[in-house]
Amino acid sequence: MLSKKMVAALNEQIREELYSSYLYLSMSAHFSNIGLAGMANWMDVQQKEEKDHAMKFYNYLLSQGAEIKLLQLDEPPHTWKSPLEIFKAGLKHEQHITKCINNLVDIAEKEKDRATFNMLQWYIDEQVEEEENARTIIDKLNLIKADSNGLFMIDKELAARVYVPLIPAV
Ligand code: OFO
Repeated sequence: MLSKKMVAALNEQIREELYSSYLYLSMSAHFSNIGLAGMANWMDVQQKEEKDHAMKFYNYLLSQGAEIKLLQLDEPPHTWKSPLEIFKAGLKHEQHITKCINNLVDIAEKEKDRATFNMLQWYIDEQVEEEENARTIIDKLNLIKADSNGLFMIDKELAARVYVPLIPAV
């Protein structure tokens, strides 16, 4: 049985993951509006993955007989100055999520909650990938600077990202 503290922290993480989805959906809409359909696609795949991250926590809580409490979401930003600024904001957000996951691991360790500790390992690996993905795109955007041909090439590349639903592992 999960502790009250752990249940509250996992419910809070569902909110974090759903906010991530909200944020990336807002970024996707912005990219669509400025004519960068590939980047809009990349962000749309990202926002779908974030919902899966939330559902993985949700399913875990249900499997433990714990109460789900859906919390209020903040309004995400709607406009940004440039694609580079958007991906930098994405990386900053992922670094925040990594801290949240590490905090959950700390609680699980303190409470000797092996089941939650094991479940969280997936998220630890996922965060390494999430930060790396954002960093790779930032590096490319930094390389091309204001070159619009380069921007369209990156946009084309990001159009290829495909959403693969996460099979609930719980
Ligand atoms: Fe972006 O990894 Fe979940 O939040």
